[in-house]
Amino acid sequence: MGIQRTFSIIKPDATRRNLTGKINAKFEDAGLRIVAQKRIHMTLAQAGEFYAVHKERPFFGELCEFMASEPVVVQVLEGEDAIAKNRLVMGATNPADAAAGTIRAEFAESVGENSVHGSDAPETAAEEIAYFFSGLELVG
Ligand code: 3AN
Repeated sequence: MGIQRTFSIIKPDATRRNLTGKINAKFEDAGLRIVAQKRIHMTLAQAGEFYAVHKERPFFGELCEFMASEPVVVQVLEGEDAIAKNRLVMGATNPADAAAGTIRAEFAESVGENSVHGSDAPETAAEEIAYFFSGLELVG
């Protein structure tokens, strides 16, 4: 697969509980390198644009309000097969289904407030990274 970059968000439920360091340790222990990172507070409009793919889903409004409710940490993770590796480290969307040791099994509060976002494919990773970061901010 080779070295890839993926986009990650540490969500408001996790920043609120001071879990940024514990979550970053999970990424680093799995061999993912944090090559860009910043703490931001998204507006409702930015959250809506980021999650536009979900705009027909019943939980869209709730999801955007949650993502804009408190600060998040946006990041770029780099490593071998980083997109799939990050999804494994994150665990299933619903923490009740997430494998032991994954971020969502250990930290997520619910299917909506599930501590992390991670890109699901190379195209979305590239789009999501470009939405939040300029090339100058990516330091491999
Ligand atoms: P994932 O984040 O695992 O890729 P998606 O893409 O299906 O999951 O969903 C995007 C986000 O929407 C999830 N991370 C979660 O915050 C929220 N979400 C997904 N399903 C639900 C649901 N049934 N109820 C509330 N929020 C949901």
